[in-house]
Amino acid sequence: MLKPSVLHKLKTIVGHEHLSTVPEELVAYSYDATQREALPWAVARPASANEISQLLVLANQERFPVVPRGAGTGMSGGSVPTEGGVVLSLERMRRILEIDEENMVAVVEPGVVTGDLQREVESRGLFYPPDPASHQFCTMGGNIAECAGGLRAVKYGVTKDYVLGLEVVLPTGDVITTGARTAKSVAGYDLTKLMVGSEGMLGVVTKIIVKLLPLPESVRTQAAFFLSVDDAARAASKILTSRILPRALEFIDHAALRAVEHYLKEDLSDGAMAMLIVEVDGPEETTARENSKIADIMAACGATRVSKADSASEREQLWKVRRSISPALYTIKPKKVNEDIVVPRSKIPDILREVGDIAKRYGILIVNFGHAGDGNIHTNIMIDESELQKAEEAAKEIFAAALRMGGSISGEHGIGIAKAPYLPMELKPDALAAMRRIKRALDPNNILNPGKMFSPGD
Ligand code: 2HG
Ligand code: ZN
Repeated sequence: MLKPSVLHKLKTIVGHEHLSTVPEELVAYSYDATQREALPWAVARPASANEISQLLVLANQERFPVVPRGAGTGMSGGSVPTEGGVVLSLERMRRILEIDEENMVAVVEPGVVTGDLQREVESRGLFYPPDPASHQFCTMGGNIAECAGGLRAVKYGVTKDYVLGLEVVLPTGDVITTGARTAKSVAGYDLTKLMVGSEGMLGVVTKIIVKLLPLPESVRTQAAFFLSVDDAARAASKILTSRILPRALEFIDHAALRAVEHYLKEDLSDGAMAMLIVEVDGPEETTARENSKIADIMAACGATRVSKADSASEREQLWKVRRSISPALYTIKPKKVNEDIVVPRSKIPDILREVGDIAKRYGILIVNFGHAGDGNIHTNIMIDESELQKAEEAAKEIFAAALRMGGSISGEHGIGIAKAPYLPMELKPDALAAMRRIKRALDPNNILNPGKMFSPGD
């Protein structure tokens, strides 16, 4: 709990109206998209790096945890204040500070909603490729903290591939800048890369410089339906070895399809067992050729129907289906344990078969969908509260299978609290120890987002 004198100091730093201890507000900042929750002691909504710096200096003096938070759409519990303390919400820092069209760079504050930045730069003929499924709600700061991936990573990479530099308030309150706004810079250690994906544990990002690309001349999207998951998985692998690089290649299994049909009240698939959505971009003539070639590949792999989205609104509709899966799954069961394993792309059919076997063995429903183009599958274990233990055992087997195939336990959601117990399955003790040393060097009092990523005994 915070002493009244500390609360008073916090109010002086961020302004009376931006510091709350009202119970219903604390509840609103207590959870993220993992359905995990823990109440903070207070919520602070600072407006500048300077205020954040003062707040962190105070936290070090008084030893209370500080948990940075974007929009709370995270999927690993990263912004859940498991040890109490002050939630530091970046919601007031939501300005797009600059779009430098000549140098193709944007500078934003962390509270900017990713979709707003995408739209703004696109209106100027530019392109910010990272595209988390939650782009309408998630914020750039959260994307940096978790190194968000999303729908276009297969061709364009993930958040870390676009961040040129940052302004960061370190856990001790020092304000530093990292990187540069140029295409290249190797001046010193790459602290930008260290911060991206550090899950709000090494610093609070207060300014973000991202590189932009020219907006592709044309985009074509198509969907295909299959009678088996295996056919769809084979089609995905064939597309990826056909010397075409789609910008999105998404896989949706039958349970996810049924859930989203029910959620959107639409019949999309005539009872198909799997769906692929494939999108290409580039010059008109290239996308036309590639789109046809992909349609042929999918038909040859047994697609029962291939439908090309001819207009922007048809394209939007397809993506609406895809982006609705995550919330739609709650119509199946009250709880979803969602994972985001990655395997080498060629192993997609194998991992889907193996996850199917695990589901049978545990007598549990596992829904699969996601970024087949990246080998990044969202295995969602759908359960009632009473099945949590079983789900965790199944998850552990899924992680082991992904690792055996040369993959990783998390492609884009991060470790947070949800995957902390499993991190030692992937990282060797000396690598974990090196990470802990970095954390200690930057945050000697363990103020910033404590209790995440590492389990006590690691
Ligand atoms: C997506 O790709 C998100 O839709 C959410 O990463 C995944 O709910 C999930 O498992
Ligand atoms: Zn995803």
